Amino acid sequence: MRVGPDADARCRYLADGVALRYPLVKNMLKISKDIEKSIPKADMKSFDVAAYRMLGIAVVRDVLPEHVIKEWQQSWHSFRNTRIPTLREVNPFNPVEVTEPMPSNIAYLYKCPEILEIVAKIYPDLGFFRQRFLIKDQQSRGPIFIHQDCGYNIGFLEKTSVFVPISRMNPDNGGLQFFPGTHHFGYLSDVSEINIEVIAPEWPKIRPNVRPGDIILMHGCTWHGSGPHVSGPDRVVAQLQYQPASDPSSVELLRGTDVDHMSLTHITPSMIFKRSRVTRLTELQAEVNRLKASRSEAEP
Ligand SMILES: O=C(O)CCC(=O)C(=O)O
Repeated sequence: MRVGPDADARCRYLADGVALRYPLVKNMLKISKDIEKSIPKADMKSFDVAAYRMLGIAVVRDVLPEHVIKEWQQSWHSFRNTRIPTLREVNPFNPVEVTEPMPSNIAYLYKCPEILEIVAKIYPDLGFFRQRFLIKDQQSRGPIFIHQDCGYNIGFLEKTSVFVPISRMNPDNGGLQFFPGTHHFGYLSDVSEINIEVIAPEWPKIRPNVRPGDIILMHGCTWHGSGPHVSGPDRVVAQLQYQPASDPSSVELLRGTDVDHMSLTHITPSMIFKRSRVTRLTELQAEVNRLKASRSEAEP
């Protein structure tokens, strides 16, 4: 390992248990030359597993036949018009995530053979983690900050999301954006908004312009987010998450064989942790609410 001022600082951090204040320096983390050279390979006609592993992001064109995508679009529109014709239940922590239960005709997109054929090239023994819909509609036009998904997941870090656009997606309608190669930094020890200054302004950003039928693959540690929806149709994307079948959080074996591994699927983090950041934040919020309520009662 390289030893230098940063390594010294980390040793001091570990020794004292006190967070050091690093100066905010732009462009502190540099992209490697090999990754930078590979970026044009991210946009592909047939899936190149080596380029995907190198970049942590791949856009594969024309994967889904037109009749399949038409069927999914119809199912989505009928779900949207019948189940949530007016306002949907918006999760304030992630306004783009659809929380309403999905009908079976769109709840199993992750079983699509054309997609499985591609993901099985990464994980021959293929496990399923989860599926959800991420939308930019009139209730969620804002940007989503840069983050990595791995800190929100359970099980191992080796996961791949497949984003399936149901509408067209581009920078104008709040399309996803990705920082290629950032998955090589691994898990960053916390969740939420990444200070993008640490790689800005030189680190290349991929903002794909995709049509229904194309798919995007992203590693679970890749830094990503999205800009605001400023024009165009509502952005509708399904996120299908896959992983090696041996991951204890796999809920279904989709390809290959499984080993007799231990499973996490019947348990939630709230059952595992006696005390955690989440429970402490919940307690602190309850305390804030209590103090606010007692202050407003005391006010004349
Ligand atoms: O849908 C988006 O714009 C980004 C959502 C996202 O990355 C997430 O929910 O983890």
